[in-house]
Amino acid sequence: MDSVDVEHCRNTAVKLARTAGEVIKNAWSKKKSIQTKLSQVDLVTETDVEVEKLLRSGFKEIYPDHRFIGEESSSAGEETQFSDEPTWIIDPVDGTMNFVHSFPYVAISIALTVNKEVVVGVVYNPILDQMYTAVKEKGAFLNDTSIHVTSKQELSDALLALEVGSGRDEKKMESVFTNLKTFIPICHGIRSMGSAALNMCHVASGGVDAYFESGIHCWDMAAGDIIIREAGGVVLHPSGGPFDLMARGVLCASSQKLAVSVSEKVNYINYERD
Ligand code: LIP
Repeated sequence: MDSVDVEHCRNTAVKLARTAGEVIKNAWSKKKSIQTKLSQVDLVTETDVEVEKLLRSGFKEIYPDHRFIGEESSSAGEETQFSDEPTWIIDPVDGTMNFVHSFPYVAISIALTVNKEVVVGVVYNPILDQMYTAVKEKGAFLNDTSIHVTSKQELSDALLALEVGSGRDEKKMESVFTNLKTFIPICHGIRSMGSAALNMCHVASGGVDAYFESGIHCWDMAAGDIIIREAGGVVLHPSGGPFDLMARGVLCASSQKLAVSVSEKVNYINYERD
């Protein structure tokens, strides 16, 4: 990590996220060209592809030696190669379903890993102009304001976020319904933003107290991981074990006690690793 200037990387990511945000805003009210991926509700638009290309070439120009993992390149068949080398992990439009419906919760999610640890995270919602950033050991911010998780410890007064996700198979549906049945009666309320990155940023900034989802990918949760940890929160695997970027699931919360309470009750699915 000695050779990586993390502040410079954060500034570059913020700049590129703003440029990418303009592409999303320009496409916002126009007719979108939509294709499906692994299911009828797993969508990709030409904007997802355009933004990923823009980010990829932008980072390549400035950091030619850095590696790259992107949602749309992976969907197009590129193998995920996660190594100790500096690696940009990117979701060009997190919340593609929201984008398609012009529901204003979409984000560009950008993370930099070094030695497999996330050291920079940037999540930008261009529609609401909300820029979440974090650099290792430097805190987490929403625009220029420092953010912190809540101090919630108890499930009984916690607001939880969860997602239905982009699969509709029986196992997934059963898991979602089981979780709704388990958590609705014992917490304050349930929310679903349609974007893993933004759910995580809302835990970091205190809007919700915990969030879990299984079936998502490293690009959905990499930036959120450091933003929550730098905001004082806890990021685990839904089993309650250590967070693993490639393990397709996340459970994050404002406190260790709350994270453990959720992990003891949550129903999650183990998906094939990224
Ligand atoms: C989405 C996630 C969301 C999840 C969806 C999907 P995308 O990412 O952020 O939390 O429930 O299944 O994976 O596909 O919009 O980048």
